[in-house]
Amino acid sequence: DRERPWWHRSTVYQVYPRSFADSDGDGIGDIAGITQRLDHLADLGVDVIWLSPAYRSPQDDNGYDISDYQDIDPLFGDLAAMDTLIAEAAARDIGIVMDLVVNHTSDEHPWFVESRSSRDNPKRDWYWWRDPVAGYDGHEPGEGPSGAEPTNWGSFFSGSTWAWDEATQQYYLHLFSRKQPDLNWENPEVRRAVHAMMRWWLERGVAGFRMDVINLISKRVDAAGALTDGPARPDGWGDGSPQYVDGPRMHEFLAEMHREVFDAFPGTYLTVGETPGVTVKEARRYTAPERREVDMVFQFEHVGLDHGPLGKFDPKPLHLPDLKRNFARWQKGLAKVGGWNSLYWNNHDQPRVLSRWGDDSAEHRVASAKTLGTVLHLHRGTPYVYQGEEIGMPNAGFTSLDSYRDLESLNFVADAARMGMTDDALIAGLAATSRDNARTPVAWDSSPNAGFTTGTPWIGLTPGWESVNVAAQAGDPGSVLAHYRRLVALRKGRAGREGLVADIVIDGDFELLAPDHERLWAFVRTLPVAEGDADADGGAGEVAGRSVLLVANLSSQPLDVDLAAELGEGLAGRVRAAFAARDEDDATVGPVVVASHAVAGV
Ligand code: ISL
Repeated sequence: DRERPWWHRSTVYQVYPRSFADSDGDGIGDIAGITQRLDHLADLGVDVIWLSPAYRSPQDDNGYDISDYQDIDPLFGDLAAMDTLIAEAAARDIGIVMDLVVNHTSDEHPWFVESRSSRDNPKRDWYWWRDPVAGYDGHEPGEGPSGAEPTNWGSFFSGSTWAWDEATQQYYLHLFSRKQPDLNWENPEVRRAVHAMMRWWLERGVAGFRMDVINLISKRVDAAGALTDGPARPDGWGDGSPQYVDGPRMHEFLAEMHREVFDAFPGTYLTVGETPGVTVKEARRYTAPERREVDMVFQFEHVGLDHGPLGKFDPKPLHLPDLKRNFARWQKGLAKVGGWNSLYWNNHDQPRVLSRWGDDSAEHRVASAKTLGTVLHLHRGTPYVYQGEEIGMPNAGFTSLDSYRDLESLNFVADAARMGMTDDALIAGLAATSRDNARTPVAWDSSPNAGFTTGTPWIGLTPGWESVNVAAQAGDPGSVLAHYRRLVALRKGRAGREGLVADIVIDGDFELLAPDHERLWAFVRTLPVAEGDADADGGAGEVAGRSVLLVANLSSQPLDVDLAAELGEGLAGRVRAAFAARDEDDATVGPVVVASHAVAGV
């Protein structure tokens, strides 16, 4: 397999444990539930599970607030259940990638409990403690800035990033909720403790780490050692991100982690840096292989393209050319240095793409899910499938406030009024973009509670589960599930035509076609050939026989395209030939898939 890292052939499947499968009837998914459902993932063909946090946690942010990194929360099981999951997954050639949440801990983690116990505790400096600017006046962050906070920064989850500690009369920093205090990575003891914990998990047999908001761990301090204010945000707080996104010591910290953790073990582990706000330029530095920082970034530019003036809860329609160009820019930008990207539409923080940018109506749901999947998987990078995506689950779209569970959504409710949002706009915003849209139980079958639990699920089910579920699609070659199987298989081919397709999909150069078209998404992936080796050139830099052409209609209406004008005569001829050769029964062209709306042919 040439010099290729194993994960270039992989598709990652994300499991959000609380909502995947419940084995004990308490209404909350658990580790044993995942083990019981592993054959579904093996059938899909994925070889990596990214497991969202299942560690011991007060569950303020559904486990992204960890109080013991080396234990499993009783809600989800115990370490023995985790060992069983690792072993059973390995038996199916599936590796488990852990979610590494080390920008912050829970405020109930013993490190923080010690740190807050007194100003001279040895762990005081493990977190960011600061004096008030003026005397603290009893002001709660929900009331807006008091002026006493060390900076004006607003948190990701509403309110100030600073919480007041009455006992020691200082503020501590929390970029996320007040139960998620930020660790101070400047302190080498913190870094050593994190490295030791990571090695402990590698010894247990995990396949790597997805590193939560890892590019926020290095904070920028001024010459006097102070954190500084940022420009105003619509909610009245300051935007501190220039002070903590891709901070000054980021690359040093990641290179050190690589040396201290991964170099200590034989084999190659998958490292994914979740990097909100990262630029292409920084992402090149994170992922250029010779720098040995992380294998790939997981970035957010494309999923921010429909955020409106008041942010994510105030969405605006997507302009397709913006999305296509955004993908193209990342494709070219990272390829230049051999860097690598994660390809995703969905995760536990995003609304479901089928409802967001696709068409979840009964008429178009299947075609739309297949089209979106095809477009994504034919880009260069490692594709991610978020649980339920493989069956075309839509948004939950709850229209009543008491259906929501996520703290980000609940905290926003108070902000909305202050920003002058009407109740109708608030409910519409939540229904369209709340993180809870993707956090409802996976629909396994049409039995009560979709086969997810025998108890009462912790959050409502996504409407339509009676027909949109795994059992209904098993064995149906026309299903979204069958289509996703083919997409995952695309990267696995080793010989002949299938091997060629895999090589093209993994390594091919990327060229966006018809960039301004508002409904058509078309691109060509071409394997670079040695000088003098090129035979036919079909235009747009593609070489016949060594390229994959994708042509997709991203709208819900039939699309009439002047192919020659949009793609050039050479490629237009290939599209016509592909349609002519299309077998309506199994809907394939050559080894590659034709969704009703998307064509991909060699
Ligand atoms: O969810 C978001 C916006 O709706 C993002 O800003 C998100 O907070 C950001 O991508 C970081 O996400 C990660 O860290 C958070 C956690 O709440 C998310 O679930 C996790 O994916 C804090 O640990």
